Amino acid sequence: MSEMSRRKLITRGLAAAAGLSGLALAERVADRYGLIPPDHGGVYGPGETLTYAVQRLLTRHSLAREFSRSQISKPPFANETRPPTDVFKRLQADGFKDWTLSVDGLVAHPASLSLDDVKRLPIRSQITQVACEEGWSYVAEWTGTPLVEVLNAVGILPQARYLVYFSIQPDWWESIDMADALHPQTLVTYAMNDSDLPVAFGGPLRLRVPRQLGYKSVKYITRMTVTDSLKRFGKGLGSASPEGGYAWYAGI
Ligand SMILES: Nc1nc2c(c(=O)[nH]1)N[C@H]1C(S)=C(S)[C@@H](COP(=O)(O)O)O[C@H]1N2
Ligand SMILES: [Mo]
Repeated sequence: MSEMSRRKLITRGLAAAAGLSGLALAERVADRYGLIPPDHGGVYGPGETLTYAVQRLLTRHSLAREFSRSQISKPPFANETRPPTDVFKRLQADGFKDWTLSVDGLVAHPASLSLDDVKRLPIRSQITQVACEEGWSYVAEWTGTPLVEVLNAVGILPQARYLVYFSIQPDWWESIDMADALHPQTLVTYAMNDSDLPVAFGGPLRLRVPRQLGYKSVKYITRMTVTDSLKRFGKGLGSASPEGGYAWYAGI
């Protein structure tokens, strides 16, 4: 189907939803084109669906704002408050040499990457903003490898629809769709403002998703899995956030 007729179809479906008629039709159309977020159920469901669908149609290829060096926040403010786990402290004591990031699921070659493996992939730096849903933000330079480089290395299968990623902190896990996973600004980061990524900011390894709110940028990532469905993870809402009342899709 051509891009124009696809757009027309979805717009029509969404217009019907906004007019509070034909909601079921709108959802059917949106689902067919991958425009339904996993946490769409319940009272806020239609709203979340509209936000996600409209964002995906209008900003699919857009870039998060990048800043100049003079705009880097001094000092940046880290939101992390809980102490890391004992397992984490043991890894830290060894300079994170045994830290691994496993990548599995719908990939041709599941892999377990060390920090050095990640650092051998193409490097990208960008100066972007971390914006917390609670209202504060800061600007920093992030350095790492585009997530797409990691995914190319393991080879994603055609059924891939989402990437789920997990922290060493068991209650922190998120997912993004392939549009964000393959986006050039989505980085697996290990450095910030010209030094190793500090633990408070998610070191040794943090996924930066600058097109979404801070909580999608999970610290201390240890595993990523590629999937065609989010139903099997947690309560099936896509990530820990909607389980705690926050939207799965947090585009900014
Ligand atoms: N593992 C883990 N990742 C996390 C968090 C956390 O507590 N643990 N907090 C999230 C939230 S709510 C925000 S706003 C940002 C804060 O990032 P910062 O500490 O760099 O400001 O990290 C996100 N990633
Ligand atoms: Mo946050």
